[in-house]
Amino acid sequence: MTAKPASNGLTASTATEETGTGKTGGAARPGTNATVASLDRVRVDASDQPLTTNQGVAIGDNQNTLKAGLRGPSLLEDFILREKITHFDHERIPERIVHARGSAAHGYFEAYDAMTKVTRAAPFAKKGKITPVFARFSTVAGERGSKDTARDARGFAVKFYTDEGNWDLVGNNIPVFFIQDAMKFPDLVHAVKPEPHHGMPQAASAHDTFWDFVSLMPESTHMLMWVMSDRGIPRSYRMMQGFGVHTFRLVNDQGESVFCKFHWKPLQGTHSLVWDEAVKISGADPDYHRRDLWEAIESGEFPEWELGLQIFTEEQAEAFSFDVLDSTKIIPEELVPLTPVGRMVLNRNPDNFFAETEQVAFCTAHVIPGIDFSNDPLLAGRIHSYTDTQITRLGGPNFHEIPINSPIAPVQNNQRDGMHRQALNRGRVAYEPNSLAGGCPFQAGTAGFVSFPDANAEDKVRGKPEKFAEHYAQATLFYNSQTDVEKAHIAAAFRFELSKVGVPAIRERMVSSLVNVSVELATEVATGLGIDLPAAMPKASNDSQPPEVTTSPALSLMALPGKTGIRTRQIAVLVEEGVHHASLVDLDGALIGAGAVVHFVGPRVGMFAGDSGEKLAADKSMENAPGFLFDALVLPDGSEAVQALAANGHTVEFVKDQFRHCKTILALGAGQQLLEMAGIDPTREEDEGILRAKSANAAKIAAAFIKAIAAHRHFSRDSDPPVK
Ligand code: HDE
Repeated sequence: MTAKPASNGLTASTATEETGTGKTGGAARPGTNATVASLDRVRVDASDQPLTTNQGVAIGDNQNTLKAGLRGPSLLEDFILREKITHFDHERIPERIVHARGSAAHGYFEAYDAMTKVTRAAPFAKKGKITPVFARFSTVAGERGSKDTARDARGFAVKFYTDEGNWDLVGNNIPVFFIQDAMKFPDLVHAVKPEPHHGMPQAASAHDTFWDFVSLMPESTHMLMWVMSDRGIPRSYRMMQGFGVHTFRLVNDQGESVFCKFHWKPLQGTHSLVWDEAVKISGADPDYHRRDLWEAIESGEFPEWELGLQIFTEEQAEAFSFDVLDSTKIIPEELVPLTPVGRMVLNRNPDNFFAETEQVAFCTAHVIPGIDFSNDPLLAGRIHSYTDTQITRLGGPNFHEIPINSPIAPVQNNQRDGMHRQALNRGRVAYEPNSLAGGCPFQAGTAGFVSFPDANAEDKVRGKPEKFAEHYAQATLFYNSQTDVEKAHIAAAFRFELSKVGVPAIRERMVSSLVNVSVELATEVATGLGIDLPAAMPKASNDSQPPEVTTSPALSLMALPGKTGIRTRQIAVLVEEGVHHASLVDLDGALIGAGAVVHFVGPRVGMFAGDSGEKLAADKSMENAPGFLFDALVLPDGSEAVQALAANGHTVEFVKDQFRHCKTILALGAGQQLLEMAGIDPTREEDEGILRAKSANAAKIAAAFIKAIAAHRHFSRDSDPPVK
């Protein structure tokens, strides 16, 4: 089914948008981007248009098959039916083997300053330069339809449509990886995916094969610490960091090179769910992160990240106690601080999930002049893998022509033909050198991509450099840099995951590995599993260089509280017939003023009469939107309403979940009874996340309520197991 493409200028819904110049570095402004404009040529809008076949023939009847008589057989000649069904039969493409589940958005990158001293890469060419981007966030292990809130690493992939070609920074929300060498990637993925005999469990690492593999691969311990921390269950894609993971090279105009690591820091702060909440959300709203990103952008709350670089020289790298080519290691910010170089803003949702989010093809091989690879052996495997996988997933070698993948920089070369080729290359020359086309397209020489001439004169060998054999120092560094609450959550996550492992020897082996990280952590996990603390697993290396730092505050999630207050936070206000209306109006105004999203949640959706007769519309019900989906809760005043709420079983669950998940609760007037009904001690004075006020004071308490919500959680009430 097609309508006239937008490029005809007839029906484009976007035709009136401000669309930039079609080139980066030009007049594109915040709120616009050149890629979005370049996609106009393929946008389709069927408003006021007749239904047609794929050949543009208008269809008279879209309800009935062509038959020989009303009760007779269907006819083979019905090309309209056959075209429709045939297309439908082929609607699905293979999902990504990893990172199948994801969500994406358009936006732009803006350089703070020229970085020409260290790189000639186009996005950093001058202060204020704007480069369009498309960013996709994802879980790793789950299939395309799996839940968003699984414990997992998250993909953080950004395609920069620069005026010197596309650059893909394909990272994760965790700065290290499980393995050091690409050779082990298929093993890792086979171990974490559902077990092959029965296809379980979906989107979960809590099973035997995963823990069997990682407990035999001590190099994965550092990343395990990160995934078992609350970083494995982010509150939102908008509230997580991103990392390029590998060491890359930056190369300037003179051909000089430095090493670099890429870091994205969210302006929204780094925030996470708690495990019980993540489990419950996965049932009530498996699209939790997709919805969050979509709604924030639709409402004009554009998420933003700052890009920081850790820039260091080869000489510095040689002196470190770890190898910078080892992707299981970070470079502590104490050794190489971050240089902020720009910001990314995501300001437009895709028009079509399949065409954009599903068909986007990120490839680590997509680099531009000024950005080059290091010899990290994990990166080397990736440079091959991403292009290769798209050939199956997107049906051939022309995936770069799919609109979301095509660069805004012009493409001209002698590659030809193949499945789904769209370019109409003119002329008879498809080779180089040639004289028949005047030698065009010609080699760009040093104006084009020139690989950094990295000197290499060693024997061909399968093996690893010595420093790769040290597996635990940075896992310990990570653990020691966490707050007590974070440490407790890490121990609980190991306990949970290993408790799902059926083979006791695997549990024990993993705990013996944890002894090398921290005896405190290993003891905690062993106790949780009801086993004795095993002896430490023998280490691959016992004479490693001592680490330069033993704690690094930047490794705690609490290090980045964010600058956006309670903007986009979801607040539930319970309502019933007879609810105290005036206080809710006061509070609602203050919360909306602070950028929060307020939902009136009733025993059902629809209208409720307040105490003074004014109507109030509940947009959610306690059935369709349980308490754990919200960041904060208001329990209203009004004795009739409170009585009705008290009689509803959902209310206690609502309040208990808010309490258990350490969120902010404000109880107004008679609403305070609901706190007590849920077993919350009315004398909990020390808890800044439980606020009480007379309804006459609703407006006055709003500021304290907002401050408490902005704190995200009140972990002083964190308890494991939960209080009754
Ligand atoms: Fe990937 N990875 N990966 N990966 N990866 C894929 O490419 C691969 C690794 C990452 O939103 C695949 O198009 C190998 C590290 C992200 O579309 C595949 C190795 C990091 C995404 C692939 C790694 C990542 C992928 C599957 C080890 C963090 C999703 C579909 C040598 C720095 C991108 C696809 C998107 C996707 C291979 C390791 C991040 C098969 C072989 C380390 C964010 O090509």
